[in-house]
Order: sequence, then structure tokens, then C-alpha cells
Amino acid sequence: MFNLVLFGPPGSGKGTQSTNIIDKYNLVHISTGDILRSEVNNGSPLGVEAKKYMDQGMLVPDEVVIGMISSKLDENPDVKGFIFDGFPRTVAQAEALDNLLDFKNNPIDIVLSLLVGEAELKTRLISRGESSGRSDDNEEVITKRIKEYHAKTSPVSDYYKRNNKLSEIKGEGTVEQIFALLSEAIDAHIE
Ligand code: B4P
Repeated sequence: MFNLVLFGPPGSGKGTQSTNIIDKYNLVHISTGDILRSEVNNGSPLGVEAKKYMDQGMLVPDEVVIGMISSKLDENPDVKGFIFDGFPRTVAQAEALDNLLDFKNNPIDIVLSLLVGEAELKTRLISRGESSGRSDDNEEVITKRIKEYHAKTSPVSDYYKRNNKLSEIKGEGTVEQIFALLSEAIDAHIE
């Protein structure tokens, strides 16, 4: 089994690059952002609760997200591996994920961290907001999401650095160039 975390600030290209990685390496994609948006669209109790946080650029509470991940792992018992996209976003989530995977004897193999400057992040997210209509892609909410990232999510990269799992990847350039760098890091790890 091969388990990969794709890490980075909002708009760093996690969702974009995950699509390429799952195709090439045949991994199951778990995106907490996608799962939460689908719950919001379905109007489920979880979605109604999550929307309050997402619309303000805040992280959804850990216990909600950890419960979602635990169910997804149980739904996919015999797979080649997972790509975790947008999860973990807090150190508590990272510890919970380690516990869930240790229990299954399939730890995280590699964490790929996309490095993108703040001006580029804002440009990308504002442009995505114009085409997608996502309620969290306007300037005010984007600023809050980036602040939330620095306060709560960026310590996750230190957590994985301490565990010797972190590889930093330049996340600016064309989608193809960045995918080539990600593939190189994955291939080096698999070989
Ligand atoms: P996510 O859905 O995870 O979204 P994201 O961080 O905004 O985007 P991503 O990094 O995937 O960027 P993308 O590829 O789309 O989170 C949304 C919200 O859900 C969070 O704010 C939070 O409230 C909640 N949430 C999710 N997970 C959570 C968790 N674990 N705990 C608590 N709350 C959680 O790229 C962005 C744009 O850039 C796209 O338009 C793309 O086309 C463009 N782009 C990508 N690569 C590019 C490149 N190389 N050059 C130019 N443009 C590029």
C-alpha cells in the first residue's frame, strides 16, 4: 500500500494535481474539501454545520473531518493506496490520521508540500471564484483562509518534517511542470 498526503495552502493546486496523481498511480482520492462541498450541496446536517465555517474561511472542526476520513478508509479496504488532499489541516488531524493508519498497519509514506507565494495564491483563488461561483473564493474570505492556514495548518508541515516524511515541491509554474516534479518525488520514493 502507498499512502500520500498532498499538502499546501489554499489554492496551491492540491485538487488540480491530485487528479493527475490518481490517474498515474492508481490511488484512491480523499479530498475533505470535495466531501464537505458535496455534504453542503446535499443539505445534510453535516453540510449545514460545515457551511457556517467554510463560508467564513474557517476550518471545519477536527472531530467532524476526522470522522469523515475514518468512514472513507473503512469504505475502501482493498486498495493500492490513498492520496489525502486537503487533509490533515491541523496537527490534531495529522495525529488522528497516524492513529487510524497505524491501526491498519499502513502508515503515511510521503508528504508532498506545494510551495506557492501568497500573491499567486490570491490571484488563482480570485480567478477560480469568478468561474466556479464557490462561496469561499472572494477576496475577504480568501484572506481569512490564508490567515487560518498560517495559524493552524502550516504547523502540520513541521510535524511531518520531524517524522522525515516531508518533501517540498515548487508549486509555481505550469500544471505539467509541477506534476513532473511531484512524479519525480513519488518515483524516487517508490523505487
Ligand atoms: P479545499 O477544497 O481543500 O480547497 P483549496 O485549499 O482552496 O484548494 P486547492 O489547493 O485544492 O487548490 P486547487 O487545485 O483547486 O478546501 C476548502 C475549504 O474546506 C477550507 O477552506 C475549509 O473550510 C474546508 N476544509 C477542507 N478540508 C478541511 C480539513 N481537513 N479540516 C477542516 N476544514 C477543511 O487550485 C486553485 C486554483 O488554482 C484553481 O482554479 C486551479 O485551476 C488553479 N491552479 C492550480 N494549479 C495552477 C498552476 N500551476 N498555475 C496556475 N493556476 C493553477
